Amino acid sequence: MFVDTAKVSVQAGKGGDGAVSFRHEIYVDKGGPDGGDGGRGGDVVFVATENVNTLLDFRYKPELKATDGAAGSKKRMAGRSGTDLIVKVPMGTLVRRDGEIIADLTRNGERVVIAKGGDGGFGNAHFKSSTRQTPRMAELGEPGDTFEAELELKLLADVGLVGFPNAGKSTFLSVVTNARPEIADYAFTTLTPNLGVADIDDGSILIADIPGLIEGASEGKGLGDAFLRHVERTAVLLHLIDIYSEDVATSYKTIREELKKYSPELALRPEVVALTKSEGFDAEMIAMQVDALKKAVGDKVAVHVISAASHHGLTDLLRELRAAVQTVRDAEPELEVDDAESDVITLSGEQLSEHWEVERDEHANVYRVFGEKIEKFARRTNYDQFESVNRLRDIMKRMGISHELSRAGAKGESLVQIGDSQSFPLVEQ
Ligand SMILES: Nc1nc2c(ncn2[C@@H]2O[C@H](COP(=O)(O)OP(=O)(O)OP(=O)(O)O)[C@@H](O)[C@H]2O)c(=O)[nH]1
Ligand SMILES: [Mg+2]
Repeated sequence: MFVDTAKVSVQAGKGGDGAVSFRHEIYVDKGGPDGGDGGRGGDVVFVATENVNTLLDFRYKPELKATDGAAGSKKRMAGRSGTDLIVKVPMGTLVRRDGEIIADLTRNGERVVIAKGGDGGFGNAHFKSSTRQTPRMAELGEPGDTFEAELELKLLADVGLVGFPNAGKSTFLSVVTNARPEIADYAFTTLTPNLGVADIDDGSILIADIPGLIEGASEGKGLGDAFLRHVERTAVLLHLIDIYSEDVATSYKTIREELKKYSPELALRPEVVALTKSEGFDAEMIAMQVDALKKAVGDKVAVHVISAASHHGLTDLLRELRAAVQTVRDAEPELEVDDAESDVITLSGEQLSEHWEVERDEHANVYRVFGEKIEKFARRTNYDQFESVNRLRDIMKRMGISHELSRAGAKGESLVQIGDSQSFPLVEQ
């Protein structure tokens, strides 16, 4: 089964909590704080691979979860980081979050961090100060990024095969590549795309075979034009026409018309044309069909004559395809250097905005605070530890938030909620 869309739940690991611990020393009742930090949660990382051609696996495994970071422990021991979850996806996979494209994995081996693991919380070893010798507080680890990802596969091949049903597309693929598609003497044998690699000289080209098109495909006739999305991103189109067609020129134009209706851009794609099944035709008949076709195709595009059955013309055709693909690839903009940083989608903590806003929520009777940086601190706060909450209050004071809350009418006992975190009184009660 060929599956070209899937929905998966992506869950990066939670950061480990920081530890509260004190050194045990002989003769000293309670030594300094030595609680270690929590480890980072694992990321969910997608890697494009040429060894997978469908999104089928995701139908059976719709949850992609990286492991959590471990909690810190005594003697300043940091918790272990969670393990990244590496997920192999086919080349040509698009990833959407809330309808927006967040990744497009096109190159073999390309890696993208889809969801970032949460940072670990600081242990109490961080919170010693002249006024606080025995901090009984530590931060919580942050939750990992979690969301529903919509995956869509648009096959990335070098060459896309187009043509009427029965034109011999799958047969061609089966002869020049390692692929073994179904072949039969009736229309719409191919119901889902096939991919194959053809070796030619010292290189290779990846060829995609899709179901046949007919007049009206753009309006849904036959199998419609849904599969054209798989040749949308190929460098070159190979248009195959059955040499037994009564009117090869019309055959050619009909398919061109459907391509244009589907996407004007696709119609501009470099194209190579070939008449198929030539082994039963004599030279004169072949010349007639070639001439007729050339009138429709024009001078810019070469018309090949091939036979998958007798292997006639295949090498020349593959050479031309390879050269055409190379020309397109050479004209493509240089791909960015694959450094991990540029692939990270989520913001890292250091770039968080200091900006914040407060708002009175009459209904819930709380004052709400929004802002990237303060929300990050709030997420890391352990509300069961009064010292942790006091630290959060200190940060709010330093950032000017407490002042603004008072101005907005908040009293000491008024409840404050930062982002989605738990609410707490503005002043320790
Ligand atoms: N004589 C001859 N028959 C061929 C050749 N290539 C394909 N055929 C026959 O043409 C018929 C259709 O071939 P397919 O490869 O299934 O055609 P297709 O274009 O993939 O058809 P759809 O999947 O329906 O779009 C089959 O009976 C093939 O055996 C050829 O080179 N010579
Ligand atoms: Mg076929």
